[in-house]
This record gives sequence, structure tokens and C-alpha cells, in this order.
Amino acid sequence: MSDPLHDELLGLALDIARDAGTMLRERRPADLSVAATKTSPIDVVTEMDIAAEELITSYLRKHRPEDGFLGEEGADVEGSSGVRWVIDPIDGTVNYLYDLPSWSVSIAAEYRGETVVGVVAAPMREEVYHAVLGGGAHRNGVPVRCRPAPPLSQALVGTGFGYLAERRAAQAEVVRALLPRVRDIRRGGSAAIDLCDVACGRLDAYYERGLNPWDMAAGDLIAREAGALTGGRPGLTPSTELTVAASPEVFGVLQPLLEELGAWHD
Ligand code: LIP
Repeated sequence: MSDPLHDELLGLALDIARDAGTMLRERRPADLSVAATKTSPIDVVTEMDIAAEELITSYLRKHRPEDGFLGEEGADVEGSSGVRWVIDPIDGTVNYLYDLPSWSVSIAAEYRGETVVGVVAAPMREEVYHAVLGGGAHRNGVPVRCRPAPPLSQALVGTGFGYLAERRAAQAEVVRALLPRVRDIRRGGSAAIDLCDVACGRLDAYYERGLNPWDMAAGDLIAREAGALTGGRPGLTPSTELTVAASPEVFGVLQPLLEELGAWHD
């Protein structure tokens, strides 16, 4: 039996993720440039990231004025309803800047600290992924499940890299050691899409060090509701230190290997 609060939060998230995705796709300036940088000269923000976050937070605040917000581009409001929205207005900003198609709008809703709704819109794929806690994962409204597990040597593994040279050097060493032990590596550029690809069986696994809450909040729930396991270092939940998502059998082999390879530190 569905929860009326979850249903309301899902409806709002689906509506505004789709609208923001349409705005980003149809109004992307041909001469889009970098508006600002954050942790390094390659950690960029565009005017469209800022515009999309404003569009999303304004819509949600209009419908649920007592909720809290955490957004990549600065939204940080303590609410009083128990609900907090965790928003990445463009996940895959560098791809969006270069007009590459792998970017998404990621919106999660937490209730009393637990993610209960996750929505990821991938406009250039014409796909919207969603999950409600306990309600399964969906792509364009159709249920999805993670891929039956292959041996690690036949696993297609997604990953990503940070914006600081020292961290990228350490991450390259992990990939160097991992690559001969798996089918192949994919680096898509949007953690939210990578997590949804695990949910849909398009990746056997995904891992990354350095993600922010807004990168992973929605995709983590979608992956788990599709039957994947997610975590960080052994015994820990996904975090900035390390995020791992995979079908259970692949997860059971990959997580200890990433621990051995030091994927959790620079
Ligand atoms: C991106 C992540 C991606 C990571 C990039 C970047 P952003 O988020 O989704 O997985 O590898 O470095 O952090 O910054 O585009 O919202």
C-alpha cells in the first residue's frame, strides 16, 4: 500500500525534474561558457546549473514551503516538515558544457534523514528513472532490475574521477590495477546516470570516490530498489569517501577488492 506523503513527493519530483530537463535541453545557449569554478579550474558551474537549481527549488518551495533543501549550487535550507530535498540540477556539468549527452537532473527527497524518493531525468536519453522506498525502481514508468551477476572478469564497471590532480593520479592507479580484472571500464561523467545504469542492467557495477550527497542521493535509492547493493568501505554506507553499487554477487567481490586497492583514499 502506497504512502500518501511518498506519492506527493514523487509527483512533485517527477514534474519538476522533467520541466528542468526540458529547459536545460531546449534553452542551452550555443555559446555556453563557464560562469564560475569551485574546487579547481576544471570544477565548473554554468549559468544553466544555477538557473535549473532556482527553477527546482522555487517550484518545490511553492508546493511545500516547510521543507528543507540541499543543492549543489548553494541551496541550503533547514526545513521544519521532516522532508529535505537533495538536488543536483545538472549532474554531469562538464558533459553539459561540452554539449555531450550524458547529463541528468537528480532530485531526492529525504524524510527524517532517510531517502524515500529518488528521481533522475536524463533528457538526452529521453528517460526518467525513479524509485520510492520499498516500491521498486522504474525507467519511464517500467520496472527495472539490475543485471544478473557475471564473474568479475566479465563485469562492465563504471567509475568517475575528481577535479583535483592529486586525487585523479590516485584514481588512475586504482583503474590501472582494476582494468585487467574486469570486462571493461566506462566513465560516463554523471554519477546519477551511472547509478541508474546499474539499476537498469547497463552496468554491472559502479564505484567512485569523491561524490557529493546530491550526486548520489537519488541514484543510490534507484539502484537499491532495483536489487543492487550499495555501500562505501566494507560495512559503511555510500559517502564522499567511496560509493560502490553493483548486483549482490559482483558487490561481494568488488567491494573488498576496492578496499585492497585503496580506492577510498587519495
Ligand atoms: C559529477 C559526477 C561524476 C564525477 C564528476 C562530477 P557534477 O558531478 O556526477 O560522477 O565523476 O567529476 O563530480 O559536478 O557534474 O554535478
